[in-house]
Amino acid sequence: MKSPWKVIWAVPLFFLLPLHTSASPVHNDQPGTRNSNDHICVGCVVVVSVIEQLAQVHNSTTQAAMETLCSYLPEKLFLKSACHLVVRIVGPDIIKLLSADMTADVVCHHLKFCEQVPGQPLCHLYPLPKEAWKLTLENARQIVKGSPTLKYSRMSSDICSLPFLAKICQEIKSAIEHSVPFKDVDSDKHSVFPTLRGYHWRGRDCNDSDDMVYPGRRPDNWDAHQDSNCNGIWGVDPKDGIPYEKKFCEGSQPRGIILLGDSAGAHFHFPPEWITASQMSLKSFFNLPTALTNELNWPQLSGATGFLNSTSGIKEKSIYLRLRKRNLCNHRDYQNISKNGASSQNLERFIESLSRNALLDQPAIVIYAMIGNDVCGRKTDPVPEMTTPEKFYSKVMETLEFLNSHLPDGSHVILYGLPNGTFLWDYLHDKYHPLGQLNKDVTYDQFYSFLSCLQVTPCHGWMSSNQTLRALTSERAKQLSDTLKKIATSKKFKNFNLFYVDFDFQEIVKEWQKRGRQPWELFEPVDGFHPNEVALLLLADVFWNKVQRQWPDVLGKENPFNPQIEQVFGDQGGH
Ligand SMILES: *[C@@H]1O[C@H](CO)[C@@H](O)[C@H](O)[C@H]1NC(C)=O
Ligand SMILES: *[C@@H]1O[C@H](CO)[C@@H](O)[C@H](O)[C@H]1NC(C)=O
Ligand SMILES: *[C@@H]1O[C@H](CO)[C@@H](O)[C@H](O)[C@H]1NC(C)=O
Ligand SMILES: *[C@@H]1O[C@H](CO)[C@@H](O)[C@H](O)[C@H]1NC(C)=O
Ligand SMILES: *[C@@H]1O[C@H](CO)[C@@H](O)[C@H](O)[C@H]1NC(C)=O
Ligand SMILES: CC(=O)N[C@H]1CO[C@H](CO)[C@@H](O)[C@@H]1O
Repeated sequence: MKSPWKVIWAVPLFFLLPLHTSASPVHNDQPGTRNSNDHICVGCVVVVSVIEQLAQVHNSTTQAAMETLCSYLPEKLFLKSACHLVVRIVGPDIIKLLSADMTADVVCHHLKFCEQVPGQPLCHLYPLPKEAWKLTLENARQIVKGSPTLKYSRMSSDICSLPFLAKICQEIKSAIEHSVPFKDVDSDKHSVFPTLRGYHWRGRDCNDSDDMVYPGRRPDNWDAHQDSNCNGIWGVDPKDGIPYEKKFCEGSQPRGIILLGDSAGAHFHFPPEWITASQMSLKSFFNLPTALTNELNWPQLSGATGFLNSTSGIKEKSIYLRLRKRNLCNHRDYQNISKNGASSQNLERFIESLSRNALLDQPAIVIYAMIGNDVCGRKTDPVPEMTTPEKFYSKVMETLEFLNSHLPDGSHVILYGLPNGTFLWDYLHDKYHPLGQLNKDVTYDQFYSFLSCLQVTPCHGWMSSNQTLRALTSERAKQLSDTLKKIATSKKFKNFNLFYVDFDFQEIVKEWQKRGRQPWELFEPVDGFHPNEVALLLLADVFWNKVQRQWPDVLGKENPFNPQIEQVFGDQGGH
C-alpha cells in the first residue's frame, strides 16, 4: 500500500489502513496465496455497510447517505475531497445495487474491490444470497447497465487523467507525498512532533537542535545551565548556589521505561464511532487525521507509556505515569518501541530505534511484550507459521544480547508472557460486531470468518470457530511463555536483571467483573481482538503491583523531593 494510486483509494476507504497495518507483518515477507489487496475488500464492505446503515438511520436515500458520510470527514489530509471523489466514481453503482437489495458483499464484488480467488472459498460478511453467486453477480451487472459510471479496474489508476478529477487528484497526490501518513519514519531521535512516531511515542525532546539534549540522559553538569535530560528540572537555586537537579535528583535512582511491543503495546485502536451509523456525527472523525499518522495506534494512551489521562475515565495509570509520580526526575523518560505485527522474529528489524546510551544515560526498565504475533498466524493453516520454541529461544536471546550492549548498567528487563487467548472467542463470538448492531446481522463469529477467509485476520489462531485450532494456539503460546520463564531463571546479563511476568488476562477480567462490568467490554470492538484502553490500564495495574511486591528494586525509590520539584517547576513542561 505504498504507491500513491493505491493510497488514493485507501484514503476514503480509510478502513483499510488499520486492517492493513494491524494485520501485516512488519515487512511484507509472507507471500500469501491471496492478493494483499484483500484489505481493500474489507474496507469496501465496511464502507458500503456504513452507507447503507446511514441511509437506514436517517431514512434517507443512498445518495444522501454518501454525502452525509463525506460531510462528516475532516478536510485534513484531503479526506473530505477524496471521499467526494470516490462517491462520484462508484456512487452511482452503489446506489443502484443497494436499492435492488444487494448486500455489501455483492456490491464490493461487483465493483471488483473483492474478488474470489479460483480454488479458494468465497469470502463474505453477510449471508449469501439465495440464488447462485454467479447469477447474483450477473444480475448486478444487468442492474447497473447503462450506468454512466466510469469503467475502472481494480486499483484503477488513471481516473486522475479525467479533467474534472485532475485538480482533486493533484491535491491528494501532493498531500500524500508531503504528508506522509504512510511513510515509515524510523528516526531514533526524540522529537518535538507528536505523531509520525514523535512524542506520542517517546518523551518530547526539549531542544531539537542539540543532539546531546534528550530525555533519559544523565544530567550534564547537573543541568546548571540547561535542561539536558528534558525532565524540566534545571538551573541553580539562588539561595545556596546548588543546581536543582543535584539537589532534587541526585541519588534518587532515576530511570526510564522502554516498551518493546506489538500492536497491543502501541495500543492499536479503531474507534467504533467511525463505523457505527447510528452514532455518527461531525464529531466522530475529528481524531482521524492524528490516528492515521500514528498508524492507528494511540501510544499516548497506552498501558506502558501513555502520558495522557485515560479517555475511559478509569483511575488506573500507565506504568510511565506511575514511575513519574514515584520520582518526578523521571519526567518524559519513556520510549514506545512497538510496531503493529511485531514478533520475536522480526523485532530485530526495528529494535535499532531504541535509543539508550550505555555510558551517558540513566538505567531503564525494558518490558519485552510480544504477546501474540508469534502464534497468531494469518494463513489458512496457521499452525506451520507459528514460531517454534527453539526459534523463539534463539531470537529472544539475540534481543537480550542487544539490550545488554545498549542498556546502562543497573537496568531491568521484564519478559512478559503470552496470553492463553481462548477467552477471546468465548467472550465475543456470539456478540454483535459494531457493523451488526443496527440490524442484528453480524456477529464476531461472522466477522472473524470473513477476515480469516481473506487472510487479513490479525490472529487466525484465536479468532476462529475451530476449537482444535484455538487450543493448539494456546498450547504454543504456553510453550513460548515457558521458554521466556526458563530464560529468566537461567540466564544472567551484566547490565540488567532479568524477570518474567505472566500475562494473566483472567486476573483483570475478575477485577472488571468485581466492578459490575462484562468481560467483552475489555476488547477493541472493531477488530474484536486487541485489548482496549481499559484492559491495557488494568494490565498495567496488575503488572505494577506484581513487580512492586516481588522486585521493588525495579521501580526505584519514592523521591522525597517530589513536593519541592512540583513547587519550583510546576508541571515540568508537558510531554
Ligand atoms: C421515510 O421517508 C419516506 C419518504 O420520504 C416517508 O414516506 C416515510 O414515512 C419515512 N419513514 C420514517 C420512519 O420516517
Ligand atoms: C538548544 O541548543 C542549542 C545548541 O546547543 C543552543 O544554542 C540553544 O541555546 C539551546 N536552546 C535552548 C532553548 O536551550
Ligand atoms: C489528568 O488528571 C489530573 C487530575 O485527575 C489533572 O490534574 C491533570 O491536569 C490531567 N492531565 C491532563 C494532561 O489532562
Ligand atoms: C481445525 O484446525 C485444525 C488445526 O489447524 C485442523 O487440522 C482441522 O482441519 C481444522 N478443522 C476444520 C473443521 O477446519
Ligand atoms: C486455556 O484456557 C482454557 C479455558 O480456560 C483451558 O481449557 C485450556 O486448558 C488453557 N490452555 C492452556 C494451554 O493453558
Ligand atoms: C519516536 C519513537 O520512539 N519511534 C519509534 C517507536 O518504535 C518504532 C518501532 O520500533 C520505531 O520505528 C520508531 O522509531
